[in-house]
Amino acid sequence: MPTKLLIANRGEIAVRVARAARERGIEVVAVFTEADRHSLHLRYADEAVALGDDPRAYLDIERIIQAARRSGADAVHPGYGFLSENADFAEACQRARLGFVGPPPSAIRAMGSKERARAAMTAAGVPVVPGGPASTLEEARETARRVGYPILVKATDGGGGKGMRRVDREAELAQVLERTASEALSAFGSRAVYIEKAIDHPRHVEIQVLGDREGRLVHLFERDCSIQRRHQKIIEETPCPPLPPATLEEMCRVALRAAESIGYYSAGTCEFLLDSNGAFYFLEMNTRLQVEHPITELVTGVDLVHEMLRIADGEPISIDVPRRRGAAIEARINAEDPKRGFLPSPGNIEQWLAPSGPGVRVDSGVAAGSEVSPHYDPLLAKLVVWGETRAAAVARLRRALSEFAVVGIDTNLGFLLDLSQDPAFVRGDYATDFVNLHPELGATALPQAALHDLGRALGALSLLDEKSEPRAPNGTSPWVLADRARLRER
Ligand code: MV4
Repeated sequence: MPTKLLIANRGEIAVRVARAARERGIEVVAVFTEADRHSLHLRYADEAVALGDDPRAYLDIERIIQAARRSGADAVHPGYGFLSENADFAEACQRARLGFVGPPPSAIRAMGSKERARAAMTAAGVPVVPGGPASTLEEARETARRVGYPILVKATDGGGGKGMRRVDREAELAQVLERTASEALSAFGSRAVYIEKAIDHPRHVEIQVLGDREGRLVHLFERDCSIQRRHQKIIEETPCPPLPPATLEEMCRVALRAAESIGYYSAGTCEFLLDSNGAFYFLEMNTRLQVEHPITELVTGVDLVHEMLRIADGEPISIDVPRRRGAAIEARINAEDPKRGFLPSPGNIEQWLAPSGPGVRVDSGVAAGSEVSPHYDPLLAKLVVWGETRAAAVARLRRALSEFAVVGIDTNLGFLLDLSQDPAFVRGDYATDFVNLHPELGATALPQAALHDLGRALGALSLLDEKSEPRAPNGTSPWVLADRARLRER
């Protein structure tokens, strides 16, 4: 039983993991860089260990292991990003006799290279996108002819959409091959590339799996993560609106087969592309807890971080037959300005009023007074809503977004509010090209000036309370009315 857990992460996911650990009576050790000295995740820990000045220290295996040793932690949760999918880190934890709250290093390694993963999945009978090797121009020509154009040249060690280029005809192949390989070298340290047939207008559908160390594996259904911008997910939902039950069943079976074939345990996710004919192809497996895990938690009632902690302890999964109820949607609240090309917007959060109420969960790494650092990813919080039906969840998303008020920095809240009212989104009719096809989203968003008014009004309201001066009739206040009017205008 781990009694003291070091969380090798920051922001909302460090807070999320700390909450689960504390609920289990496990002591929490946070780590922080100088830029994070006043960050919120430290407040949820029993103790905190400094990693030093370098903002990239969350990626430093030796420093993290040292911090664990110094604090007397007996296990490490890596969260997502940073060292979460680094097999060397998982091995270093084992060598230091620290429990790693995640999958075995061998499973991380098996999925670490795309070409290796494709080969392993093909051998396990998992459908992958038609494709093959491209180590020479000759070989690339052969592979491309076999699968048929258009094709994608992908970096073997790439990820997150980097190192991926489309080729429509053979005349372009040589040049694109060379470009992708040299970009791969500078970004990933290897020139290795391979070829896949390009799937048009795919949906991105992923299956959550959970395995214990006795070899039991269950799936926890799908998440549709098609709404992305530059390979950053913005909205995720479950169920996937147009997925037929038979396809879902097959996808879940395939995901379990994929996980089983590499001896997987802990929480993991198999990503698929779903084409417009309903065919699906394995893309990759994420061998970590994902940002969007809460939507799965809301429909299944399973707490994935509790399960990860149990499994790391050698305990069995606590679920028998996976069931789910209703629909859940997550919206990522980022510090960025949609009106200026989603430029990052670091700075001080002066006011922060998060929504709550029935069916609303906010996983946040900030509060009023937080400083948003330019050194880290811009995710401030995840708004996660549940409804008995998709329509109820969409209505709740809109309601909750309209309650959200952030003052001091720019956020994508206006963009998300627009998106939540877009007719195609409301119908569930979208694919991975949705954001590109809707450049108008966010353009009409609530002006920042209005949010500043709202912030001042919030301040004024608390002053009124202190002085017990009379409120506006029927308990409303001018700023609420003004804000409602603004929302109606849109
Ligand atoms: C593809 C694809 C179409 N065909 N592969 C982008 C990130 C990386 N994980 C895989 N990606 C894609 N691979 C084939 N053979 C289209 C994408 C893609 C995409 C995938 C999921 C979500 C959003 C996307 C946006 C653009 C392209």
